[in-house]
Amino acid sequence: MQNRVSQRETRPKTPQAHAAPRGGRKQALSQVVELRPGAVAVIVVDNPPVNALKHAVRAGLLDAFTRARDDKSIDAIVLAAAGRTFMAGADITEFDKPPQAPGLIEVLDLMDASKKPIVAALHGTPLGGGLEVALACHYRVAAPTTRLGLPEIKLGILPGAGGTQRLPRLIGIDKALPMILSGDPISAAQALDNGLVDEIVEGDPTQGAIAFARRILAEKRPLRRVRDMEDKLEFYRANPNAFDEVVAKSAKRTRGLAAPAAAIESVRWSFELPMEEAERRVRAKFAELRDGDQSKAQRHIFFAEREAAKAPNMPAGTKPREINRAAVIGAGTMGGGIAMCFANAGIPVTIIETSREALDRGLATIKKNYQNTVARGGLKADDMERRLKLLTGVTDLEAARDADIVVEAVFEEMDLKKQVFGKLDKIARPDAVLATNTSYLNVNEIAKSTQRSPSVLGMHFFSPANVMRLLEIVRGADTAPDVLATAIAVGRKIGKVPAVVGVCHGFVGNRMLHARGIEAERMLLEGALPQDVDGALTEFGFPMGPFAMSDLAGLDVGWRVRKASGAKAEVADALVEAGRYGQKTGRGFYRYEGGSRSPIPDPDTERVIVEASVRHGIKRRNLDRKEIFERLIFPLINEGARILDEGVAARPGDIDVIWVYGYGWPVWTGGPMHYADRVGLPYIRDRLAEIAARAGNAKLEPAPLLTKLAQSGGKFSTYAKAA
Ligand code: T1G
Repeated sequence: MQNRVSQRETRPKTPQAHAAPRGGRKQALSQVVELRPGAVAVIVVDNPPVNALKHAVRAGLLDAFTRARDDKSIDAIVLAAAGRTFMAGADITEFDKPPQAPGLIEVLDLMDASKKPIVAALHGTPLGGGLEVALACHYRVAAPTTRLGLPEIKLGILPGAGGTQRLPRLIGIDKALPMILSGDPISAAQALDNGLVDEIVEGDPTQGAIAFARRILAEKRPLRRVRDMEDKLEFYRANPNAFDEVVAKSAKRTRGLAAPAAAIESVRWSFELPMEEAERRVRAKFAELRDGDQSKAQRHIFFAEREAAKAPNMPAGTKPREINRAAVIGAGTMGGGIAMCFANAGIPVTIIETSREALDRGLATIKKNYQNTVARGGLKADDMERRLKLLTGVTDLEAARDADIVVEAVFEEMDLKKQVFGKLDKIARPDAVLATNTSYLNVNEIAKSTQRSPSVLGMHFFSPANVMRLLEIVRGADTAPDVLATAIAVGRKIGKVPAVVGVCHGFVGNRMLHARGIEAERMLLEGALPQDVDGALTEFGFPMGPFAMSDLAGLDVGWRVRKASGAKAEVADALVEAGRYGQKTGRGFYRYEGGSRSPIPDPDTERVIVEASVRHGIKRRNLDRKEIFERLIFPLINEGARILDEGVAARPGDIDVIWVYGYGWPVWTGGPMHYADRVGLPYIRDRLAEIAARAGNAKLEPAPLLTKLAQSGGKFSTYAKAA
């Protein structure tokens, strides 16, 4: 039988009682029909790029399984997928449209009712609904590189097609719940170990599954219907408290999130209720989550993340350059972290410093970082060794000659950066990509210190560079398309979320952060305390507020910059001058005790703040949470509107991605621009006008784009579409 369930071909072909012809596409799909004594039909889903279970695929599957059931010449069925992966889940783009029958449940019910064994041939990333389909098969075989998971939680929903019921039955609640709550996939080896897959097959997984099917037919093995497996649940029926213990062990931070609680509840139903009843309730919960604001925001970020890596105005067919070797200039905190990113991705990297001492210090820090990860169990010792072998340290800039990409991470000083690029221009290969990790400076000016500005761009990493996912890729005025494409491809390869931005002071993220910082400081003078300001943001879902963040980064850094430029920050300057540099001195805006990173409100800081208010003749008053929150967030959104208007960010979603991945914006509110649309632009405009008037600060006036959209009933999201 040959069934291709695809978007091009929604009606599978008529079953045929002979082997597929050799050669061409048909052979590549391996649609083999076994003849008696064990006829094995193969159903192949083919819906590129990830075989999402869109309507046509579900309809095709229903049709294919019905015909396999009715065809007396077929004794067993293999379900496989063409292309790079077994089904990676439901089609997320369908969530905002009215549901179209058949639903996935209908397909799974039909599979459950099958009297012929169904074997899943897994490869790539069977995720979400894809894994749920595999769970409705009687057996599962997988290629060694397969990664299996239920990532729904990351989209603010829960597994809606039986995953919360079948996975606990197959592998036990203690193994299933952590997978459902983390959303992280497991390897084929782990899946074999916990019973999620029955066999790992080398070579073509479809062929492996056919061989497996023939074997179970020959052995007359019984059907293993996952929904009938009750033995792993009995323990929890007898000991319901044991479930709470598993929950306590598996639940991560779920503050403010609706999906984890719903997922826990759903898994509880697996042993408390008959499966039909549990499934009915799970479906209701699923629909509620899918239609809620949190999941909408998380889906927005899912697509915005993929969109942000696509630079506008890229000539069709632009190919990234090949990157086999990298160099990083500077072995400080940033340089070291960036070098680790390359080594982690298997790319050999040379770290270049001016002095042996600075180099050794940098290399020692890298080693220590890796050792800490090994000690925490996050990395195997031999993987650490492999990565360390990819890192070479030198004190001669000439070494940049071998690199396909050079990332400069020296001090944030224009003259120094220009000097480095001037030298690099003479050393680096003609086809090398030259990137600066500047976080504020003008990339065009840096590019002009070379004779090859088309090869220059910004790659702005966030600290700690080996951990933070965001990578702002700064496109200079002259940056060549293939240079940009290379930076994006490298970014993805080293596990970052690239967002392409234009040149301006501070680019997208830091420019908006600055807008937030100004009001944060002003509110201290007016009557708020650091814990009030930070509290307004942590309550919203940020991991920390601006003052805890300053303490972490070190107050002396900003102080030095302000001294050089003649700028002032009343409270922060006074704290630095009193020796309070932040966490590194145990005191900053907060106090820190016994090496802990938890901020403790400090009456000494309060005294410094009150004195500053007095100096400015400000009568302190009580600021409520709502005012604090709006004065922090609305100026930041306003700056985002300017950034959009100027074209520094191409789409509002790019800004959202930058804030979620670089600044801890809570993903379930979708980033600043998505959130602004939800709050309503007229309200934000009015509040900003009030804030600007009160502060006497024209910069806080509603930006022209915000005003225009508010007046016309528009939204940032629709503005992007019209542009
Ligand atoms: N639906 C629609 N489009 C999808 C999609 C999906 N599930 N997954 C990927 N795409 C698009 C993506 O937007 C991009 O489009 C292209 O495919 C390639 O993706 C019933 C409720 C599979 C690991 O959450 O994690 O099942 O930008 O660039 O790096 O309970 O995509 O090219 O136009 O990411 O190789 C659960 C989501 C759904 C998996 C591949 N499943 N996908 O990564 O490629 S909910 C997921 C991924 C569910 C059931 C429920 C990754 C990937 P474009 P890509 P990649």
